[in-house]
Amino acid sequence: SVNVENLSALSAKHPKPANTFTYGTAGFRMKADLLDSVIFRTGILAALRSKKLDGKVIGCMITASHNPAADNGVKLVDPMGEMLEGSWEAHATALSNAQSDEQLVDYIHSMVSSLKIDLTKPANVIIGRDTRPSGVALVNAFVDGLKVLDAKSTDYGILTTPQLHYITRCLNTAGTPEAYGEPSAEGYYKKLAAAFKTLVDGKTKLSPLILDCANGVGAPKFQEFLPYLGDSLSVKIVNDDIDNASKLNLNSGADYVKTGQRAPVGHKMTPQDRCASFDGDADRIVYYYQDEDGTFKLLDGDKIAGLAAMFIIDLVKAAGIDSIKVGVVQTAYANGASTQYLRNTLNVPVSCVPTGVKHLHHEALKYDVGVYFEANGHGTVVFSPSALKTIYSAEGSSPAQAVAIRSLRALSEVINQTVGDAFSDLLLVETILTQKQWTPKVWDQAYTDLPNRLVKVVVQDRSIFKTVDAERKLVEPAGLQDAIDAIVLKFRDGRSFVRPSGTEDVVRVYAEAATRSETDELAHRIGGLVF
Ligand code: NG1
Ligand code: ZN
Repeated sequence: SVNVENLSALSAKHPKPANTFTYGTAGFRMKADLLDSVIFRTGILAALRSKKLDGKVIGCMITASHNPAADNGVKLVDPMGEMLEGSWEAHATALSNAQSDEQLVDYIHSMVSSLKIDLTKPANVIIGRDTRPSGVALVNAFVDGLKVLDAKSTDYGILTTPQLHYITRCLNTAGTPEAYGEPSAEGYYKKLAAAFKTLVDGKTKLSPLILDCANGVGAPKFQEFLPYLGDSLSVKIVNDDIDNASKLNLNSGADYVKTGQRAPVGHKMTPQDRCASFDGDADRIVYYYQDEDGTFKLLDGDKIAGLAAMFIIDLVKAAGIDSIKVGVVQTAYANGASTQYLRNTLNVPVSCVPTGVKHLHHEALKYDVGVYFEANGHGTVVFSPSALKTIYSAEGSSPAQAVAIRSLRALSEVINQTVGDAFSDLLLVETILTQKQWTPKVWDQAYTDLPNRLVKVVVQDRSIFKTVDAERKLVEPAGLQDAIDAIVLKFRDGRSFVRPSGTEDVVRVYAEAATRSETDELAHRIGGLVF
């Protein structure tokens, strides 16, 4: 059983405030000064998780992604680099809310017995953090949690979120046929750069990409990555001031650009530019450019999914292995025009799942090659073991087929299959644009986004909103969905849905319609129903 004296001594350093905490889609996330006890206890949970899995390495990332500098958060990563198993989120929540050391010990013991955890097993945990100033103290709180159960830890210092996922998977697969790469940031750079160079070999280089790093961890890490890419890619990094913490995500970054459908500060855009923005922990990316008439044009996660699916379908055909079936996974927030394009132009199956990366990832695994993206720019491509086997054993019966097979192999290496990764997604997009010699404007011509609007509505109790059908329909409060349907019917190409946010205390209303003004009116009228 747990050494209670040891626990009490450590726990005394991390007293719990009166707040109630929830481990949600984004882990624990809030103002950094509330997190000390939560993160200490998450350390205990990580140790239990590793012991449960026979000492496999568990990852811990301290970040609050696109949120303001004063926030922070923690997320645990399972051995293959995926998000913490869903059923453990409730344990994380319960531990964080225990009111006393006694309750804490009781809950640990109840987990040990119900989950059959052998406390004598070793525990191994690795830690990464973004550039937030609060990160160092929170890592220390987490390590104190690990000490409660004598877990071994390695602190990797500052990393992007996807790098931490990558390293976790590398450590757990080392020496097996599924070996994923060298478990270090350097190993990550080497793997991605080698694959990218193969993919653009012999092609004319594109003009420099203007890369907004949101004054976050993506800036120093992409700078570190550049030498590995050599002259295969040219990038001009903007918004790279990580020394002024308050500038993190301020008027910049993927979330700012996507939500406001506007360019970030830090660069005066011209119609010649191809631009991209990372979010604060570099697991999201969106692209954009300016039309000749000065209009801002966004290429979001849906556009990236369409581009990637188109490219992979063509490649699989060119390789002569079109037994490999490609599918795309979206959420209800995907633009209706993108879904139409995927289904009707690319003829690719599209699934819709509830918001949250774990839902998308899980569904994507059902396809041979599953492309998944949230509209906000978080996403990746996953290759099933059988697809990888086909790709690696195919030889091709013509030089053209051999080239396509080589590209598919490199593509599976350039893509971070553990989680959405802004670096890796950037290389994926740059690969396709380079191979096709496309400007962002040509890419954008695949389809025209329907005008859309996302609004937040503050309500008294968002828990009364219950959804079904991948969050596209409300079943509670009774009657509300009928009222929504009646309004939507009156709008050309109208679509709207209402769901409670999983990360903020608001209800989100999404609307799209044929024109900007109809969209705004639809959003306004649906918002009025909810309020
Ligand atoms: P919520 O707050 O549940 O809508 C938001 C994003 C998700 C996802 C999570 C996790 C929208 C509409 N929602 O979820 O896509 O990224 O945060 O960070 O963008
Ligand atoms: Zn993020």
